[in-house]
Amino acid sequence: MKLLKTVCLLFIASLLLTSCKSEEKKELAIVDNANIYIKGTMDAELTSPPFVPAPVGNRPAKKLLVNMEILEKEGTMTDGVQYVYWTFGGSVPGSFIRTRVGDLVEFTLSNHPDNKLPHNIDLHAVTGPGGGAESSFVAPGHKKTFSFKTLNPGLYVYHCATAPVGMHIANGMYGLILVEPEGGLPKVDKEYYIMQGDFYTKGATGERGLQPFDMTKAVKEDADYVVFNGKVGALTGDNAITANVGETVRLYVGNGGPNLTSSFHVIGEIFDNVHVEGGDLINKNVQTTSIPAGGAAIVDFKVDVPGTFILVDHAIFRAFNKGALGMLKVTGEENKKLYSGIKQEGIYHPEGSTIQTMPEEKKKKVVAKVVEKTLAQKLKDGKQVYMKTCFACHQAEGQGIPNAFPPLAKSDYLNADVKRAIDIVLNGKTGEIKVNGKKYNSVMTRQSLTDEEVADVMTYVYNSWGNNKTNVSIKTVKAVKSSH
Ligand code: HEC
Ligand SMILES: [Cu+2]
Repeated sequence: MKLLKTVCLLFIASLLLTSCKSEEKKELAIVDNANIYIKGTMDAELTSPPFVPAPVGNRPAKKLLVNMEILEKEGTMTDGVQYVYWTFGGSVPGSFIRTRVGDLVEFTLSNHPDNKLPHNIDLHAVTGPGGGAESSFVAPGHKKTFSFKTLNPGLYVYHCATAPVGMHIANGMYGLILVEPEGGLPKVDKEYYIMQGDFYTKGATGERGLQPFDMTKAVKEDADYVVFNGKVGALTGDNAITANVGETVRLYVGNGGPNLTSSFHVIGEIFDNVHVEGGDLINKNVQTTSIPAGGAAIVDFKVDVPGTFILVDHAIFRAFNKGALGMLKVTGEENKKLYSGIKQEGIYHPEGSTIQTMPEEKKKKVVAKVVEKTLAQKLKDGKQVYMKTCFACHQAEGQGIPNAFPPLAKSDYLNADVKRAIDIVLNGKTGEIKVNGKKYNSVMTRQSLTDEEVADVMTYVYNSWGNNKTNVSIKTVKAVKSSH
């Protein structure tokens, strides 16, 4: 009897031990994602918002080919307001990429020949320098390929990281890449792709016409539009996302910024689960989740009653005055036990009429006195302007970047004509030019500088890097300005 007991105990102990051991092994295997075996090659399915590609399910890790095309194109910000968007795949946010952990992603970035500017991509899902930015810098009419292994599951932002970075992001160059865990995320009934972004235009919010990007407002973080999916009304009315009563809905929510943090909230719903910051941590029963610029979150919830549920940035003036408002329309049977109120649809009119602006007093024009500074002072101030404004493209020593930004150092084009150079800084420049024998056909945006700053920076440029030492006066700048 005693013997039997001992044998029995020993047997149980050994069972426990072996099961412990195999558990340990399994965990080790999962942790080392760098060694996940690749089986076969497939083309990635890419989707434009608000849609996402099919779930990975339990497919093995593969070599995943992603082909993304950069397109610069005019679009509608809101009724009557046009904007030139720079896009990954033709949409804002860019195409949704869906991978699984252990995939070897072979990424080809093509810059359409009609585009004006060089671009690149920094994917936050990449472990490697610049998130791929250094390996993907591509001039119009070219393409580049690099590859990376997805080591960490989660929802990640990607964005352009070409100088001036803020401007490329502000023009819509961001999107999401999902890295699903082994076996995929739990199944849900509906999945959607939403990304917030803030936009800065020369004209005031709602001012009609083709609106150029405004660098000064962007630096001040004074957004004219804060929107989901690139425009006012991308997710309202006929564009609303939909679900049926009883279904589970998962939203992949990103924030491209460039500046503002989103206080993401769905009016009349509670998130059952939030993958905080797009990672593994799951928070339950959440009303509003904070999504930083350059960050993301996965939220899911079950829809129990019919109605129109409003998606907002709960920094609420953004929702009702700047466009950060979307709709989820849920159809199906009422459930008076859960909610018995008077249902009303279409209370919010996000197109146009919710852009509420206060009457504005006309600003008085102040006529400033013109004071010329000493050359030394101009060089000092001019260098500051240069390092703040021009440096990102023309580089620290004025050497430029081949095929992208022309040199200012020993530039024959610059030295040949002072007024033409001033005009470029005042009004920007597009179209083909030849600098030191090399052709450039790109865009220099209009720089919003005061006449004094233009005089300073041009004097600095002309007195640096072997140029012809012209001293540019405020008077000359004013003369060039008024000749228009
Ligand atoms: C966003 C990038 C960018 C910024 C910022 C920028 N430039 Fe340019 N610049 C360009 C590009 C691109 C061209 C060529 C335009 C073309 O192809 O028509 C250019 C052309 C020029 C030229 C004429 C060509 C040459 O090399 O002589 C001058 C002069 C110039 N820029 C000066 C400036 C100064 C001064 C500043 C700062 C106040 C500045 N740029 C800021 C991109 C930029
Ligand atoms: Cu770009």
